[in-house]
Amino acid sequence: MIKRGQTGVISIILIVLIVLILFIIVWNLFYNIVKKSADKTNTYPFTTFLEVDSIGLHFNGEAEVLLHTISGGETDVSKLKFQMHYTDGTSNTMILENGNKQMETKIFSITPNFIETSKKLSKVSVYPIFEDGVVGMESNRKIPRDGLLNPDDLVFWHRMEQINLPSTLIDTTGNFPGQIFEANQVPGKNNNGMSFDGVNDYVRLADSNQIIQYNNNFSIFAFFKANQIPSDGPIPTNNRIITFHRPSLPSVAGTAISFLFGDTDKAIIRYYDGACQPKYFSASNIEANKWYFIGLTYDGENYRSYLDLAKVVREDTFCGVGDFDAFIGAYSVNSAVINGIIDEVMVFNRSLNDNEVIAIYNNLK
Ligand SMILES: [Ca+2]
Ligand SMILES: [Ca+2]
Repeated sequence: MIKRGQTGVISIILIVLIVLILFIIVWNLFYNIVKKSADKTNTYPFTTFLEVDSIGLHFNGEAEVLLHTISGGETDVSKLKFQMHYTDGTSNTMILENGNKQMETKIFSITPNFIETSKKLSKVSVYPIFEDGVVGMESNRKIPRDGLLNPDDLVFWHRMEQINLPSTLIDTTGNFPGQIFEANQVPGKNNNGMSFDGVNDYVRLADSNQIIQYNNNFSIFAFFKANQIPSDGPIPTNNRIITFHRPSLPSVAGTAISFLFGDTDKAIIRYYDGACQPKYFSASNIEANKWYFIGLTYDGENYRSYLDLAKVVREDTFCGVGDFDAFIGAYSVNSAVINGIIDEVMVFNRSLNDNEVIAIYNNLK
């Protein structure tokens, strides 16, 4: 009669044997396939790994992927497969040739043609492809929340991320820091934003004509969220998101361009035309406590206004900007201040095209 202890030992031996046999079968199948291809191409699929060091998104939708190899062997990588993953769970792939086939450290630019610019990119995966088509192991990196690159035409970009105490708001371009009055850093549209309580809160910037360098070529963008939407008069002037002032006529500066909200449910872009008369773009669909993207481009002939991606085009002239300070969150000192949150305020010294505006919106939303 077999004792209980002996049964246990036999069971364990049997399990170990089964596992061992399965392992040998799987290993032989797998190893031979990989070994065959490795021998053929003189590469080392088991030891050739890529690492994605960083991913930067350009404002035109392009992605820059910095890669390096972390293997010690020969790395005869002839191509690279890039897989773009989006926040809606979909993905698409593209394959790039790898020039001299050596890897070390390289930057690959993925043009907007290969990125679905109507979607928000969440992650990029990269796979090495060896000489005979064997695809190596995946390496990936999530899109960092601050992974957007400063483009050349950017004049300022107030991301509301960095404050030099006690009160200097840092512009990521380094060009135009702001001076903060009472406003506070809070969670924003993209990381942090700046909260303005409607009483004496604003950010004072440089002269309007230092920031808007070309009166006939500029773009301005911001994200905003209203704490409440007041029922202003027919021409609302409060709740300024950003204001640039026109040339002194003859002594007092007034609005040249301003983004604001009011009049129950309107997001408004004011500008002064070539005769220095006020004009408005007005979109009647905003609600309190909801983020919106607002933007204006001008190329000397046409204005294009954006509220999220709803666009209005109008042919018109421009009065120009003068040397009075520009303001975020106000018209001027303690004047027409905003009750809400502002984030990602950008100025470019040229008129961006639709695709660029859409890419900015998607990269930051
Ligand atoms: Ca921000
Ligand atoms: Ca206050």
